[in-house]
Amino acid sequence: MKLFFSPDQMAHNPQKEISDGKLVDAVETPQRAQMVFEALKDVAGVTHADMQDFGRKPIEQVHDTGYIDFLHAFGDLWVEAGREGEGFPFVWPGRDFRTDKVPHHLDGKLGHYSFDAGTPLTGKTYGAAYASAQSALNGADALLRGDGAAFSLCRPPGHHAGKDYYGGYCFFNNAAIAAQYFRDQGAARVSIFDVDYHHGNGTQSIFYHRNDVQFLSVHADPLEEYPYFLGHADERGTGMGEGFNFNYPLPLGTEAPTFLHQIQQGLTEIDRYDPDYLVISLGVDFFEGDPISQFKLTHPDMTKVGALLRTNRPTLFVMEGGYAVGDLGRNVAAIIAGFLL
Ligand code: Q9C
Ligand code: ZN
Repeated sequence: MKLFFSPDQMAHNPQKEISDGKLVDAVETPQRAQMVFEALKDVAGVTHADMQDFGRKPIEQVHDTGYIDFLHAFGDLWVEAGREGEGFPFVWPGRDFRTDKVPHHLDGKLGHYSFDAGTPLTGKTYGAAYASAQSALNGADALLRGDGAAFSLCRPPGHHAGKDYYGGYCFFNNAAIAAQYFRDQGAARVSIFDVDYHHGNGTQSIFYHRNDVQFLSVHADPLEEYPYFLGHADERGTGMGEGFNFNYPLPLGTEAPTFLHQIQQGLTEIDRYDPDYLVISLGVDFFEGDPISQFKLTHPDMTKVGALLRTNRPTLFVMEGGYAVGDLGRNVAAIIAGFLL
């Protein structure tokens, strides 16, 4: 199994994030990727592979060009505005505000292109997010060339990012970019199974009106947990996409048996859909020791998660969340070891 990761992904190195009304130490750090990379290299059957640059085009197949340009220009705009440190939005369009005009002012742009104040944006973010998307594309390319599975160590993560907004530590939606790339290279159907603790709101939104990419997500109930405004079981897709979106919200405190059962349910739907490729948006923030999450899966449970995700379909793992830095490496390694068994 090839492992894709570029050191350029480390450049986004936020110091602080807004949480509980304070600036606190950022949890989505480059060290996360370092830990996962070191642990995965030691898993039998995993090899670090060289990366190609697929350019900006495949990112533009998912994201709005104005949004991409904004992330690219942000560092200069921030300095020109005489600001220091990391950028945070503080104003968003309320329910009946206009979103058809992009404000000229930086604070207006920040609100226009984001949905939370918990995601630090810096002059180094674009390069790292671009490299993270390239890791996803290299993984997709490996499967298109015949590999049965690949691991794209994407970081910064992607599943909260929509077509034209960032949030939840996510800027480019790596899983969506990979899925779209499969489609653009001739695949008829792709499934994305999101098994991060949080709902993959960005990925859901990108494909909500489409029947060529099926989206499924197991996550904490949005009535109780971030991202709060999407991820309910009655969100089934719209128009042509109706019946191609599946949410499995679970209560806080969920333990392995319930979690594994819902994954099994998702896999049954995937079988029914019969995709050419399966993308797993993998976050390990369902771990009991995660500092910002409230599911109760143990380290030994990780092997079971990996084993369950073993199907007869070409499978691309795309890294999402997981913030228990000390356990992150061994948890991801256990999932992949279980998958490769
Ligand atoms: N007080 C991913 O797992 N903020 N994103 C938490 C805690 C948002 C997580 C604030 C968590 C987003 C990719
Ligand atoms: Zn998460």
